[in-house]
Amino acid sequence: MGDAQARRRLALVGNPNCGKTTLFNALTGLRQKVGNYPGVTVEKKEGRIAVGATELVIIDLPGVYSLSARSLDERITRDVVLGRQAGTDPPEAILAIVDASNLERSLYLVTQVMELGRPVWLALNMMDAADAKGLTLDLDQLSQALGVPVIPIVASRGVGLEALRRRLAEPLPPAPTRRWRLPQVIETEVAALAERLRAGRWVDGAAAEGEAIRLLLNDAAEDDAPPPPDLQAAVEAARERLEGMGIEWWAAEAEGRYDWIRTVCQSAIRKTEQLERTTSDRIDAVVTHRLWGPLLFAGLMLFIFQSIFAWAQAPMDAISWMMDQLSAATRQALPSGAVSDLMVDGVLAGVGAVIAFLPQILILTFFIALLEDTGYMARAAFIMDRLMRQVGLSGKSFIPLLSSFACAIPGIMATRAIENAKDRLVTILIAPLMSCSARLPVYMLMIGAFFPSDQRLWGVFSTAGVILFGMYALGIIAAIAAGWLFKKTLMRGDSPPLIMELPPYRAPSPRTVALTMFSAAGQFLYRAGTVILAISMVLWFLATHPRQVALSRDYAGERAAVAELAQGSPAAEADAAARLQALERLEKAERLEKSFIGQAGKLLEPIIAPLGFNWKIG
Ligand SMILES: Nc1nc2c(ncn2[C@@H]2O[C@H](COP(=O)(O)OP(=O)(O)OP(=O)(O)O)[C@@H](O)[C@H]2O)c(=O)[nH]1
Ligand SMILES: [Mg+2]
Repeated sequence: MGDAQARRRLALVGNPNCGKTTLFNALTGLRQKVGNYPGVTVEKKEGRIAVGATELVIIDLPGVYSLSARSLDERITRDVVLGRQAGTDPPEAILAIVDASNLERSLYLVTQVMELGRPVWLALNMMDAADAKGLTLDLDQLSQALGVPVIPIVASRGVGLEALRRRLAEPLPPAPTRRWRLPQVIETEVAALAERLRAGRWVDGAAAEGEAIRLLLNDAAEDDAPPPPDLQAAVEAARERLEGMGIEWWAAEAEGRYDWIRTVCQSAIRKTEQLERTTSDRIDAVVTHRLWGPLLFAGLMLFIFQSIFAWAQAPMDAISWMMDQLSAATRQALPSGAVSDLMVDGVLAGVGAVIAFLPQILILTFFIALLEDTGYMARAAFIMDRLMRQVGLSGKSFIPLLSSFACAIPGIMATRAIENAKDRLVTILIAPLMSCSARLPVYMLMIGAFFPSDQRLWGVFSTAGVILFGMYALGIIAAIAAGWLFKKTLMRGDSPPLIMELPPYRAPSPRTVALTMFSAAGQFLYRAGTVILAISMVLWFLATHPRQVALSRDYAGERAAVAELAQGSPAAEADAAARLQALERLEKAERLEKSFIGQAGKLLEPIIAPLGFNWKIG
């Protein structure tokens, strides 16, 4: 990108779950996480595209309902948009995005964004959902009423993106002006405060009015930095004057905005038919039912862990077959000796052990992605809210916990959507107790060692699947118990009630599901590929060295003798083959026993013997 290019920074701002990240990914070709529940994006992310001679820098942000932010992720959005974030240039313009099927509610934030003194475009996303709802939108009318360009899109299917891209590179539209009014006495106070802000150079000219409204009519979040004392004093004085006149200043902003929004919507939306109960509502009557909800949830989890066993076997066998072929080929290609042993028994065996677990991880993350992208995740939070509340946490803590099944790191990131600082910390502390997918192989090995794979429980469930479910359930229970302990001791305090939008159910997008699966698999391979490979090579070395050890028997000699004896008679040959194998096993066992690792195991034996283990486990 040359210097001659114009660069333009745009922030993507919209309500949670309105499709910001879907649009961001579609525009920039990046692969940020998308999911059908509020609070998926918790961090800002920049992407670039070139449109003609203009380079657009687009910033994806966490969703917010308004610019008066409460939780950490919301604060990121507010600070970026208001240009308060250190080290980040404020965006020159805002690409506001709304769910067109929920226009009235979505416009609240848009009206706030329109007061930032910066150009605004409005992308009307989910036009397909608006159609399905029977809404007809008059786009010209909407654009005129709002005073900003309006572009209809369906981000998930790429509809309208070309037009959007073009519009974004055109000369900037003028910054919109505020079109709704507060009661006159409040307007007077706002104007005075705005003047003060401009004079003190707190904010630049056009944004002062919006900032004055925020300062005057919003209670600051508790753990936000308060404004400078003299400003704070001016705000308090103004509020007192209003209260003296019997004005409820705290309700004025919402009333003023919504009154205006309602008239805008009335002029621009035509409803062709009134739909009573939507399909989502009907599904939710069962899914969030007091009794059926939790049962369904437990059943779903059980099914998922059953499937991991049922479906992973075939691909795992295929992988191990391929690894065998590869090992054999390697042995052929390399002269026998230490290098060949290292390659086959160390490297290839290690790699094989790692990728053998890929099918299971892909299956697990496939289901988690389905839960996330259909919209079930928000219901799971709702269902678990009752249980979580018993231990003093809110259902919101459950989404990060369930996401931690795939990997604890994004799970911990997801806690940013929790408003309450104590709850957030507790959730972060307990998230690692949830079993992340990289722990799956360990469970599988243990289950494989202790339970026969074909055993069934009550005829239907495979025992192994039930045990695995139990392991994960144990993780949840341990996490919740630890959470309870924290909330009882170090981090007392009530959790705010769970207020969370239940998004409509949506057909999961194959792209999103694939993305979730492959990024988890990638994480696993990366970690396993480095750590496990290194460990398995070290283990191989320790298990096979020292090479020159005094063995109790002359295995090579005995084998030769057996082979010689068996010459000629087929019956004797079969017998000899068995004895040869037995000899080899014995030799391997003795070499292992005398290797470094065997020695170490022997050293540990006295310690672990009381547990019923012998030196081999150590
Ligand atoms: N029907 C329909 N669904 C869409 C459209 N755009 C996005 N979605 C779906 O809406 C859901 C939310 O998408 P995201 O892109 O994660 O929403 P977001 O605004 O980034 O959400 P947060 O990061 O939580 O604020 C996903 O299930 C998308 O597949 C659209 O135009 N039509
Ligand atoms: Mg997002």
